[in-house]
Amino acid sequence: MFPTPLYVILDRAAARGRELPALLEAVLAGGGRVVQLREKTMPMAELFPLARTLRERCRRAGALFIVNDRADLALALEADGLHVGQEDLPAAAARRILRPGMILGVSTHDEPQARRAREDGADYIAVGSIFPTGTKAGFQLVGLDLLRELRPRLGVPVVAIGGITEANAAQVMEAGADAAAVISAVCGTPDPREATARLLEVMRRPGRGPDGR
Ligand code: 3NM
Repeated sequence: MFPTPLYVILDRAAARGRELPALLEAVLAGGGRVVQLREKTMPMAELFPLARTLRERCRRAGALFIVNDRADLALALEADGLHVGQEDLPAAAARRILRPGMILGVSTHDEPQARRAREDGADYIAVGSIFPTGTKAGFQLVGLDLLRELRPRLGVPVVAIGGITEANAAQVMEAGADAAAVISAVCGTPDPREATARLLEVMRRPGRGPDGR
């Protein structure tokens, strides 16, 4: 499902004042091909044209473009997918309104939530927080063990999230993740292109295919 094992979340709050289109250029130049737009506060009148620019750029680059939380925006942009959390539009409701073929991802923090997300039609399940993170207030630490247990039991792609860096991304892949989602390890670094490239390098170790598996 994922063209690269690195899933980069573009989040203005973590971007050190950089504009998201410039950040996206850096991610694409570094080889990232899975992008999520996570913007919780911008008024829609401002967000829509920005998101459209990002969506079109991803399309030209052959990158997946996934919208966090806003099903209306995902539909209006013909995004590749929508990602919802436990406090967003319920996954089953999202599944019903998405167009056929659109990807639905759901954030989960334990096995019951993950099973429920799968039943509700999730195409992938995000599991976190794998490590402590400064990006999400009130994160729930689940560790690598949940990842190891869930992947074989669930049978749907699992995206690890929370505190993932160049130093631990290989461990996350070894624990069975299909992809690792990062915010600060790309958006919060001085050189997001280099950070993207290095993360991909550690995830695509010898013996793994181009998708990191
Ligand atoms: N969701 P960073 S952790 C957005 O546990 C998000 O579901 C999480 O940011 C979860 O890569 C998280 O900077 C923050 O740690 C991820």
